Amino acid sequence: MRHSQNNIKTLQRYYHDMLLIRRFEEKVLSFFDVSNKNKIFGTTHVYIGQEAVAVGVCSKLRQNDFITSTHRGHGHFLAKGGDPARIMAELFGKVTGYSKGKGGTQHMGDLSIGHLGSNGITGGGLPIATGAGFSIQYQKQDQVVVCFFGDGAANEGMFHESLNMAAIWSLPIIFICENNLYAMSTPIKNSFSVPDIATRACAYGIEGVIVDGMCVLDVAAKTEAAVEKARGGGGPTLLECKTYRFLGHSKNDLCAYRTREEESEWRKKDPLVQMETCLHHEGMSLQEFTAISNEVNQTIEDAVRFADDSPWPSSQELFTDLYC
Ligand SMILES: Cc1ncc(C[n+]2csc(CCOP(=O)(O)OP(=O)(O)O)c2C)c(N)n1
Ligand SMILES: [Mg+2]
Repeated sequence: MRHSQNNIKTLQRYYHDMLLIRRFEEKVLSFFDVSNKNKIFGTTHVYIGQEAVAVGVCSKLRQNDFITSTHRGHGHFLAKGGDPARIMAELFGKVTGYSKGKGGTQHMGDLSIGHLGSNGITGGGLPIATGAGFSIQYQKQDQVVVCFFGDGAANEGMFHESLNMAAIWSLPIIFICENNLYAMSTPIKNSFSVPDIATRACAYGIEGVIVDGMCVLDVAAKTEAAVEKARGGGGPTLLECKTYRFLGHSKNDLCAYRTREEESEWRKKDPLVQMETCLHHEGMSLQEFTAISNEVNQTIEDAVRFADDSPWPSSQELFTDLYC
């Protein structure tokens, strides 16, 4: 069955947003290369392969709804409406970046679009999201909070404390566990006694839902239901999105702990390829594909130029905005 014209626009938006994340991060990776002038230093954790989760989830949020993010956060930020130029500038260490160039890849946010911050502490977003959920309820607002975290974070104490508190107080939170099968090099089969993380929800008396994290439509549909429930006072939901990071944990990881066969099996489920196939089936023309691709490339080119042209922080800024 064909989607209506209105729905095709939605599908094209999903495709655009996922392609933006993919190409943005490919560009970011290229800047670690000496031949590309080493514009970015240190390391980074890219989201490539998991784009359908951030895009599907954030498509169901309002601008003033909150998210908390992780060390793998560029995709969450872009999907929530973050400015690619200011994210790139932050990665370059420039003063126009979201944290004035002092936070880097794992430490940025933007309250004006409800982004409460990415976080280098595994599971660190869980209690922050719980606190935000409580503040919404206390102030009788109708926002919701989305808390992104990984399978590894689901084995932190903060996961259990946060889900319990959110459940007993019926807080408006959607817990999005991005189960990409690994926490650094540790496979889930070595760290979970249950096959599905979603089943842990029943320990707190809340609903746990398994989601195909490689399919943006499944992510969007299941998020929409959870958001509606939370906004209507029905309390939290745990969504477990089964997904896969196509690249290593961080930039220099050679993935010796997994097989190339496993990787190619998951590559067959590439969320972007799935959406391309869907849009072809809907009759989208080659020109329309090219237009989206060009628009994305232009956005990234503009972001890089902005970051390149921006100044470094001044030495007077060395000790401002520091909390340690
Ligand atoms: C409290 C804490 N423990 C350990 C680490 C080191 N660490 C960084 S990322 C990571 C794995 C996180 O795995 P997961 O939650 O599955 O997220 P993914 O990297 O797969 O997206 C670990 C252990 C950390 N940053 N913080
Ligand atoms: Mg993981």
